[in-house]
Amino acid sequence: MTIIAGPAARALASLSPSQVRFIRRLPKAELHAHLNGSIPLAILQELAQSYSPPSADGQIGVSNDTVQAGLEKLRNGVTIEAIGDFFGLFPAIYALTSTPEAIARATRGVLDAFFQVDDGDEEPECTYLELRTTPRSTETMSREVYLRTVLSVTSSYSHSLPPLPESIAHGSTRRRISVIASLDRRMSVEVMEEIVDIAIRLKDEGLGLAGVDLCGDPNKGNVEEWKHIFEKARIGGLGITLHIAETLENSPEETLKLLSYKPDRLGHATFLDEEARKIVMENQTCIEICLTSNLLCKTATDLDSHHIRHWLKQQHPLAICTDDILPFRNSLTAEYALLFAKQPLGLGLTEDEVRTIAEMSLDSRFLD
Ligand code: 6MZ
Repeated sequence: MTIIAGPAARALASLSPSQVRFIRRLPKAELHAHLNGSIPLAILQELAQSYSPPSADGQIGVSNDTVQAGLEKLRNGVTIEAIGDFFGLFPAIYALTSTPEAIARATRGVLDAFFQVDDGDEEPECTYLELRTTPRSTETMSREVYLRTVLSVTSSYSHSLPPLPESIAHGSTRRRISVIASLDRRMSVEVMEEIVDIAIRLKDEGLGLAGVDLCGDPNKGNVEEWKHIFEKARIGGLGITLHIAETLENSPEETLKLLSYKPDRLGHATFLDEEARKIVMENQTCIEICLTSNLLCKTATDLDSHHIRHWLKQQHPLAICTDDILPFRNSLTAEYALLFAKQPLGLGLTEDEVRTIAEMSLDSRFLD
């Protein structure tokens, strides 16, 4: 059961039952969801019951107290003063998902949140999901085992769902769930290279590995070092999405450098200047918009001044996404409610406008 609160919940509560039904029935793709940020709290609590901090070989584990304090924060609702605070939530979550069994359990929990049909709902949260995750190596698994574990769960879950209708599949695979391997800006170049090599190999095995992402604390890392890594990913047939210009501190030079990697999609793209906007527009690069995430991380002041307004005017390809449903307490339906609800609770878009955005999300997925 997903907890929904905050701006998206208020927008959802303002809609009539038939408007909510309209959103639920819309075929749509969730293209920007981080696995470890999307685990239902109940699943983390379940994993915490069997957690014991690794202590072998002098390795310093995350203590039980730290894990409990992290869960307590997530239970009570997280207040984020600045985006940097947000990344402090993950050590406790990572401690609980550091074995193949735990990451498999967590993945199933995330997929249930997106695909299980609750009482009273006719349709799942989304029609198609690209779930992204950062492969970690731990005491009990390598990065390859991490990715294979996630892919084995997503693949069998996808097969258990009715396939995508041909009208949406556009002649491509009728798979409902794909995986994106995330490269964290805090990683070394060697580790990023290792992950891209693994990702290309797994893609070729046909398990539904569709692309790579650049994520992590936007104020860390050096964009001058990564171009060849994304070039290799592209040549290897992987889709590319990049978190870009997520904060005001990301310089225009950095943004232009990232655009030179020729991404297929962009995450957030909140602080693009005129030059960057022109490039994005010329290339018609889809922007993954995460409204609640931006509001709660305070990278957007309110919906009215949110950069989505600019892109809507240009009829630019967009995908509405949740980012991390665990700390942000949102859902894909509630994010769409932010489009649909009347101002000031939402953007006040019409049914046709919302439908067009949902279609854009499906058109922007990484195809096999
Ligand atoms: C940048 C984010 C993010 O990959 O371990 N992540 N990176 N901006 C965001 N917006 C607020 N939200 C999540 O999922 C968790 C990881 O995703 C990235 C962070 O690096 C976080 O550690 P996975 O499954």
